[in-house]
Amino acid sequence: MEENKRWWKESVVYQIYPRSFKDSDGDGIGDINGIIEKLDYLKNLGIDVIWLSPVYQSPNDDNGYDISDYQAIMQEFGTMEDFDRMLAAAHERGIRIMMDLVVNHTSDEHKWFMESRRSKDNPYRDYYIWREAKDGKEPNNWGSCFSGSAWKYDKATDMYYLHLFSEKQPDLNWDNETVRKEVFNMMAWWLEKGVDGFRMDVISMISKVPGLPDGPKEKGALFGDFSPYVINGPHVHDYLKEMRREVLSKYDTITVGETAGVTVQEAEKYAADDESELNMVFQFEQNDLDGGEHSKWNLKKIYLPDLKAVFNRWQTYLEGKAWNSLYWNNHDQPRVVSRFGNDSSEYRELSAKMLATCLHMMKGTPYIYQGEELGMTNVPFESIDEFRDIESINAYHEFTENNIIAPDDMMKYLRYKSRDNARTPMQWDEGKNAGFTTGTPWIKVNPNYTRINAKEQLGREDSVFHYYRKLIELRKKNPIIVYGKFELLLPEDEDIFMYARNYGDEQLLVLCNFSDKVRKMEIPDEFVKGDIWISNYEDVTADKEISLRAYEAVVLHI
Ligand code: TEU
Repeated sequence: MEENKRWWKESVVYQIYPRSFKDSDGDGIGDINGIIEKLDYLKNLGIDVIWLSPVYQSPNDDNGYDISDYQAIMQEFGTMEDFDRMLAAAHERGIRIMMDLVVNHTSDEHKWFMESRRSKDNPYRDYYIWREAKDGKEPNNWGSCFSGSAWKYDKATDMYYLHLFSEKQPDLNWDNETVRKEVFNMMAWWLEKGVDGFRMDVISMISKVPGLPDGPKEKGALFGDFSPYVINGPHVHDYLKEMRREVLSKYDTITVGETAGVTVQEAEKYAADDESELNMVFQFEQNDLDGGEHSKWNLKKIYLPDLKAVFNRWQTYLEGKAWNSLYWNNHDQPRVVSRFGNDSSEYRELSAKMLATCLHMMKGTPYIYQGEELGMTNVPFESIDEFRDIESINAYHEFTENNIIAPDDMMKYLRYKSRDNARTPMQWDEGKNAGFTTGTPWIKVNPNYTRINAKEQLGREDSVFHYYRKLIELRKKNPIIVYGKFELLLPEDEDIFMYARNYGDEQLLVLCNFSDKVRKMEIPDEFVKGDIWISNYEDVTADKEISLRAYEAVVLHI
């Protein structure tokens, strides 16, 4: 059966992390008027949708992922009038806006929580997850994602509340129907305003297993793992179906769930082609490949056959049943060119383009994270004081103070994996602070901005920026890129990622060299003398015997 054709399947999404995108008023923090200034830049790149990381009122314990008012704009970012102007200006350019929906938790400064913590019989009490102490201690052994216990003692009522993230991010109780109604009403309010959809923060964690049992604890670990009792919990699909019925079905939206711990089988439910829940999900398997004993804190390099196996599983399992999202980067991940590519001056641009080719020729909706289109790199952080991210700072203290990881090693791990690598200011030009702000930036600017910046790349036809622009243009013109079937070739090869796409009587062959070695290889006969749609090298010929140079990428069409 032919799958449904939808605009959100044919779109390319660009993620803006507003705090670091463009500051218009010199306070060192990016803002909404800064985004308006750069809409033409995004139009030029060719993207269709902006995913806007949270712009709501927030005490910023977790940079806006701790929301104290869902219907107000964060002061540093501007006003609701600014927001409305931005929405209109984006729509005028044919760009849609997808909001970040953070409803697994609120801020502890949200009025619901301030009421909830007052007394056991407060009308808002049951909006959150409160438990009595167990044997004089926390109600269970769960650790929080940001270090420490997932429970915080609250003196006023002598009970604990659950926070899977920071203690300023109490988890909402989704089993309470009133909470669900509040969330759905708030979503409808934004949709009525004209926003075009939602990226749903940790939506796979909203339904917890009743009884909240202790989680498995690894040897030497300080806390138990909540995952088995939180991820893809018992009612998550019921709640999302209810959300679809009550709100989403009434609007034409794009929705993507951030679903840590999702498997392909679960994704088939979250992102089914019948559109009963969400349009697509972000899977984490590709990013978990270089995890280890101390979660993500290490210097491991991925093994290419493992990465290919992950993509192959997602591309083939969901075929015709559910829709994929495609991403390398976001505000939680280090820069892909420094992680899966090579950020040396010799290979940075080549490998950034190769990674872009590899992802953008697959089936699914591609997401570009701000600066990825310039090949922005990880940051040479020198001391722990330069970090701003709560996850990084807490992990540093937890691991070093408990003598689990030596401080020097932990600094190396942070430099490689910290979320702050993605959060330094967007590099607009070679001027002061990379053209991001006239004031003092809230987080340091990557010193390589004098070489790596948008102005330089816009003016150079062979830049990473223009390469991304061409990839987007190809996708727009050719349905095979959107709808063609994926087939992995050479699954065991340790350097080459090679796959085909099939659509009607058309075919594509995508060849990507993930190494700095020259690799001689043969291509399938039918592709010999095929059209070269794009490559990151000049002088490419589609011969039977092909030598793929360092980080070379080629797309052939027949
Ligand atoms: O991230 C959820 C999530 O799974 C992260 O904890 C992720 O595993 C981690 O950042 C990788 O190291 C979402 C948001 O994207 C993140 O920015 C928020 O901090 C978090 O939820 C809480 O809202």
